[in-house]
Amino acid sequence: MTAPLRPNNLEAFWMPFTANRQFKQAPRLLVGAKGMYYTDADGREILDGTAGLWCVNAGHAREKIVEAVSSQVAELDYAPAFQMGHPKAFELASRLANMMPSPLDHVFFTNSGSESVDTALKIALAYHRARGKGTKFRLLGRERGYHGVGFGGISVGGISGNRKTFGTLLTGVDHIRHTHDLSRNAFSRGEPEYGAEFADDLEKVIALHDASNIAALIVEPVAGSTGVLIPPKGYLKRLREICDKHDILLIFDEVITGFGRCGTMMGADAFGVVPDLMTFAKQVTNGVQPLGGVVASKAIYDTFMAAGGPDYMLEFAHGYTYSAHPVACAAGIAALDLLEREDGPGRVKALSAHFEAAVHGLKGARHVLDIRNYGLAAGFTIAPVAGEPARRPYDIAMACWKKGFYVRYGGDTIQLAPPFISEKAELDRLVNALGDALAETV
Ligand code: PXG
Repeated sequence: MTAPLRPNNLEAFWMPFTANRQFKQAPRLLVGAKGMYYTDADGREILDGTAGLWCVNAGHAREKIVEAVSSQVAELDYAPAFQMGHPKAFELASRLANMMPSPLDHVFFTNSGSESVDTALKIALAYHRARGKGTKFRLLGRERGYHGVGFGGISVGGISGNRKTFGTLLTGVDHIRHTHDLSRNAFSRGEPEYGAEFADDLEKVIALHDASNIAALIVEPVAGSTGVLIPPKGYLKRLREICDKHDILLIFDEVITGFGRCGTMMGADAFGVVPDLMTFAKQVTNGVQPLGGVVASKAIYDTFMAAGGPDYMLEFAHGYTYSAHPVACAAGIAALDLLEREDGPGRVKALSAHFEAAVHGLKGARHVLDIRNYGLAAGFTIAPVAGEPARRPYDIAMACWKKGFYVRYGGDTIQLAPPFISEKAELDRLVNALGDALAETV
C-alpha cells in the first residue's frame, strides 16, 4: 500500500531545471497571480520581473483569456489532432499567418518551444529531401544557443551544461561562434556596434562540410536564456545572405522574441531579416496554455504537398496528440486579441528607452561586468566567485526574491524581461531592487 501523499510533501515532484535539494529546504511557492504580481505562500506580493518565463507579457489572469479558456473547455475540450480539425485551429493559424513577416504564412502547431524547434529541424530535413536534395542533412546552430531540451534542440543548442550528460545527441551537427564580445561591446545599448563578421563563421563551416550537405542554420534573433545576447549590427543580415548564397534554410527561434518582446511583432521585424522557418511558443497564449508552432512559407508547404504522392497520403509524418489543442487555440486567439488591442509591441517600444536608461544606471554597481538590453529584455554578466560562476547570480536573485521581486538567473547572468503592461515606476522599482541586491551580495 502506498503512503497517502501529505499536502505540501515536496518530495514527489521532480522539479525541472531546479536545484531540487536546495529548493526543498526553503521552497518558494507561488499560489496566485494577478497583473504584474505573484502572491507567494506567505501572502507576499512579488513583482514578476521576467513575465513568468518570458511568457506572461499581458500580465496574469487577464479576464478575456480566462473567459476564452473556460468557455472552450465546456464547448469542445479536445478534438483529435490527426485527420480531424476544429474551427479555432484554422482561425488561430490564419491570425498568425497575418501577423508574420511575408512570406511566412503556414503554421504547424506544437505544445512547446522544444517541440517547435524539433519540428522546424524536421521540416528543414524533409524539405530538402522532398526537392531531391536529400544530401542536405547537416544542421547548424550557434554556441550558447538555447533551443529547448529535445534531442534536436540540445544538439543544435550551444549550452554545454544542457548537452554534456546525454550521449551522442544528433550526429551531423556543427556550430558557429556566439556573438558576445565583451572586449569590444561591453555595456552596449541596443545592438552592439562590432561583430557582424561573426557571421562569416558560417562561411567557414560551409567550406568545411560543403553546402551540398547542409540543411539549415538555427539561431535566436536575440539569444534569451543564455543571458540576453543582442545581435551585432548587420550580423543577422549577413547570416541571411550567406544562407541564400548556399541554399541553406535560416531558422529563427522566436520562442522569446516573438509577439512583442523586441518592440515589434516578431524579432524578424526588429532586425529586418526574414527567416525561412520561424518557431514560436510562450507568449502566443500569454503563457496560459501550452502552445507553440513553426511558421513556414507557402513555397515550403507546397513543396511537401507536391512530393506527397496520392492525396490520401500524409505529406509530413509528424505531429502531437495535443497539436492545436482547442483550449490552447482559444487561449491563443484571446491572447493575440489582447496583444493587438493593447498594442503590446508598441508599448514595449515606448517603454524601451526608459528601461534602457534604468538598467544601464547599474553600470558600476558591485559585481556587474556587462549590461545589455533590447526592447524589454536586459542581461547582466556577474563577476564569478572563483570556481563557482553560477553561485553569485543565484545569491543575487534570492536577495531580489526576499525583497519581493522575481528575476531569472542562469550561468553567470541575471535576466530581466518584465511584462509589457509594466509602468515606468514598476520598472524603476525592479531595477532599484536589483541594484540593492547587487550591493548586498558578497
Ligand atoms: N527556444 C528558445 C529560444 C527558448 O527560449 C525554448 C526554445 C524551449 O521552450 P519550452 O517551451 O520547450 O521550454 C526556449 C525556452 C529562462 C528560460 O529563464 C527560458 C526558456 C525556458 C525556461 C527558462 O531564460 N526558454
